[in-house]
Amino acid sequence: MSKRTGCFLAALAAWLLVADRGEAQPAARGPRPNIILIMADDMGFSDLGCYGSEILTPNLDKLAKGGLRFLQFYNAGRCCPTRAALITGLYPHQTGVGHMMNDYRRPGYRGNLNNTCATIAEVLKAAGYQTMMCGKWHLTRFVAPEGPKYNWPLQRGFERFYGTIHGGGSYFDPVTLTRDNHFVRRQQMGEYYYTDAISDRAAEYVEQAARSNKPFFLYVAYTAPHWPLHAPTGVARRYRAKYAMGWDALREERHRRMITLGIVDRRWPLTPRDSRVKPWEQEPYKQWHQQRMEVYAAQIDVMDQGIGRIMEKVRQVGAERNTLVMFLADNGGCAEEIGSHWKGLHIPERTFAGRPVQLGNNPNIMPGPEETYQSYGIGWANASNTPFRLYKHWVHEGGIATPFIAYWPGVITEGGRRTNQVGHVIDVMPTCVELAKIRYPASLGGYKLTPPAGRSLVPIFRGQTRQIGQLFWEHEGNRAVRSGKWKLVSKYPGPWELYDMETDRTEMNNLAEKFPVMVEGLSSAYENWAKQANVEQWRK
Ligand SMILES: [Ca+2]
Repeated sequence: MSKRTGCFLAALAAWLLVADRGEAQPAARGPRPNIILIMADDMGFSDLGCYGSEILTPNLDKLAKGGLRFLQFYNAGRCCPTRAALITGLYPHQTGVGHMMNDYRRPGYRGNLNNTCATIAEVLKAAGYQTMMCGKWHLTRFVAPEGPKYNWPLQRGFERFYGTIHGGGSYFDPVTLTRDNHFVRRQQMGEYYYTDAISDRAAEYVEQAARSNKPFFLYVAYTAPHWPLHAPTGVARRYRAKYAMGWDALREERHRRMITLGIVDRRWPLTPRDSRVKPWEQEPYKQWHQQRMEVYAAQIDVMDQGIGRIMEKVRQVGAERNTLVMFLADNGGCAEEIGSHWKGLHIPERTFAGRPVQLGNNPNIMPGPEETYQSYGIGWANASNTPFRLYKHWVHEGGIATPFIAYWPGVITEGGRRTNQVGHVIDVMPTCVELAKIRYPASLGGYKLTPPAGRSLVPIFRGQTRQIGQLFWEHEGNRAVRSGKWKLVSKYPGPWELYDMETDRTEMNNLAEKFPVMVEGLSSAYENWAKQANVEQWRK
């Protein structure tokens, strides 16, 4: 054996030894940034000011103005699958969370994170980061106060947690509200609003973390603007009569602004109004509909104000230059219409003070207060997702396209930039791993880990071009593949559709019949991915 080969083998052996110790090891020294990952819940592509909205989001707009906006960033189409993919860097089914919180007793569908994935918090904590989370977890089916808690945030790498283990629910009295490892109830009968509680706790965590010289990872998972339509009256009042023009005019207005801002290409036509929705002028309950959208806007407004407070704290502690902030939504606007027959853990029968809750979208009851439990419905969700079609649950652009803002003054120095490079929530883990200057661990707690499926976004932050392979989606039988400019997509149980995303991102001109070979190639790539990613044929 030559000396050179010997050195190489020794280095390889040393690397394997380190890589298999179950801990992410620093591969190089040097300053490492703090990372704040902020996610909204059920928010459409056009719902932020900096993406064409009339909703007041000055704080997020400021991050966009000083940072970078992605125009083609994707989530996984629904709460649990996106959260699983975001926090692990794997496709949802690879983590056991291919659907929601039900256990279908199939590896991809356990409703519970498995042992062959690691969370960003687990990986960064092992690398010397402080790790904190505020907000919605939604990654385990065990949501009772006594657990089991092995998949609660503190057992999955977070040192501090304030939020809800379960998904959506009342903003005035959240179900499964937890501090660290124990259920808490909102303490007193005074003012409480979940979005504000998340923001204030996140700002506190920043303040506490700044006392240490270790960098921090903070994950802020708002439930806003997911239903129910709950907002402080004062904020909703800011939007009074703002939606008197109705959903048709709102869609056109947003579309125009998105073209002016360079968010969408003027070649892509605005999709037609959802066929289930009446033209606005024929809608009999205009007052009620307006208030639905006013409250929805207020929910985003309050979240934006909270992000402003978190950023103010980051500035106060002098950490702004060396903190990467990323903002996104977990899925597109949600068209679910809440019926009075709905039942579920997240739906309270009474308010915190004991008054009955009126459940369901009823045009005779104005939404907003704690006594109501409504959603903004199809017409407004259609407007949220301007100019795309379909919604949360589906993997057409309306379901999976999200705003994504990256703000990092120390590195992203040319503010206000937009990028057309394609990104996906699975890219966030590799991004964090690169920034923490570590290698992704080969195993954790004695379990061999599935290697991350995404690629680091850092080159894009630095203004470089990044090569990526194909991206895949499956949710409730809805399937998609993105490969370069091509997207193959189907709405369960329908056939494949093929779109050229450069000329037709609103998915209006199906080219499947024109390019059968492309359909064949991409669908076989999908089948291969499905097989190795625990995806199974969807059955209701
Ligand atoms: Ca969601």
